[in-house]
Parts: sequence; C-alpha cells; structure tokens
Amino acid sequence: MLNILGKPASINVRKVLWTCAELALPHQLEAWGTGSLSLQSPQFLALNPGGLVPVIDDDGFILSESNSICRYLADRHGGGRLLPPPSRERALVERWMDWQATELNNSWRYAFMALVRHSPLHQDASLLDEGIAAWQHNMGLLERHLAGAGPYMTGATFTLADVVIGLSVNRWKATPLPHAALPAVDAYFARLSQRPAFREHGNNGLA
Ligand SMILES: N[C@@H](CCC(=O)N[C@@H](CS)C(=O)NCC(=O)O)C(=O)O
Repeated sequence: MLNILGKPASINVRKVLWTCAELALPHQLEAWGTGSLSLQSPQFLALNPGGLVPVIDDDGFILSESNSICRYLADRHGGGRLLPPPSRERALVERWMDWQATELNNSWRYAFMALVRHSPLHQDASLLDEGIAAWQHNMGLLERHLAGAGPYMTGATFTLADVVIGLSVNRWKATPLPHAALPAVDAYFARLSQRPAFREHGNNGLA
C-alpha cells in the first residue's frame, strides 16, 4: 500500500493527494507534522533528513520532493495520463513543474508567510512590498501564457503541470493581498474547480 507522510493542509502534500485522486490510486495518509508526529523526530529524519513533507513509502521505496513524487506516481500508474512518455510534450510539462518549484515558489514565500501565516519574522513592510511585486510579476507571466494557450497549461490535456500550477493559483487567490485582474488565470481556476479532486485537495478553503 502506498503510504503518504504529511500534513493534509500542506500545499506540497496536496499535490500528491490530488495526483493520487486523479489516478484513483489507493493510498493511506499519515499526518506527519501534526500532533506528536514531529518532522524533527529521528524516525522522520531517517526518511527525509531535510525534515519536510511530503514523503512517500511505496512498499519500502522512500521518496521525498513533491514534484518528484508526482512524476514517480504518474509514470508508474498513469499509463501516459498526467505525464506523457519522454517527448517534447513531456518536456513542456516538466518545464512548468520546474518553474513552479523554483521561480514561482520563491516569489510568493515572503508575502505568504507575512499575510497568511502571520510570521513575526516576515513583517518588514518594504520586503513585503517586494514580495508581493515578485509574486504579481510571475502571476502576470502565467496570465499571458494562459491567454495565449490553454485550456490547460500545456494545451488540450490536463497534466501534472496543472496539478502544481493549480495549487499555486489557489494559494494566490486565497492570500489576502491586492489582486490584479487576471482573467485568463481566473478562467483556468474555474476550469480546474470543475474537477472533484481539485475541489477536495486544492480549492477547499485552504491557501
Ligand atoms: N521542495 C519540497 C518542499 C516541501 C516543504 O516545504 N514542505 C513543508 C510543508 S508545505 C514542510 O514540510 N514544512 C515543515 C513544517 O511544516 O514543519 C517539496 O516540494 O516537497
């Protein structure tokens, strides 16, 4: 049985849960990072020395990093769904997954920590302005991409690029900041929200 270790509220854990739901993949969830299941315990650090979720245990195969886990699950169980076999089409899916994990993730961190987590370490007004501007810049790139493409990130087919970008758009919309008008992003978000798995793990009230 596939075992997913991680808090169900974590955006990176939700990528894995959404992927499992799209693939109708049986799994169980151990809510590491909540209650007594500490990410700093020796038991957890033996699985991921970085002390971060998600981690999976797939019949003894241990893997961390949410995007790597999603790729692994789609390759093993998707039969071409969510992630094409090696090809230019796949390269474009992975391009957006990498952009999400590097450029987009880095741009939202300060504003998210300040405005949603209310972190005392993230309350510098000018750094917050810079953070919001960086996040808005990347959302503008996404808007221009979706306005010229679609209906999904890499064209006609829903893929893992939509799982990782969809959760990112959800975070953007759920964070209380002045939102620029992004009609193509809004239409994309509404399209994704028609999927039961996104309503359960993405557009579910959590940022
Ligand atoms: N690059 C990692 C990042 C994982 C990550 O940042 N996980 C967060 C939750 S979203 C975490 O475990 N934070 C530690 C904590 O909550 O104590 C991935 O994509 O899996």
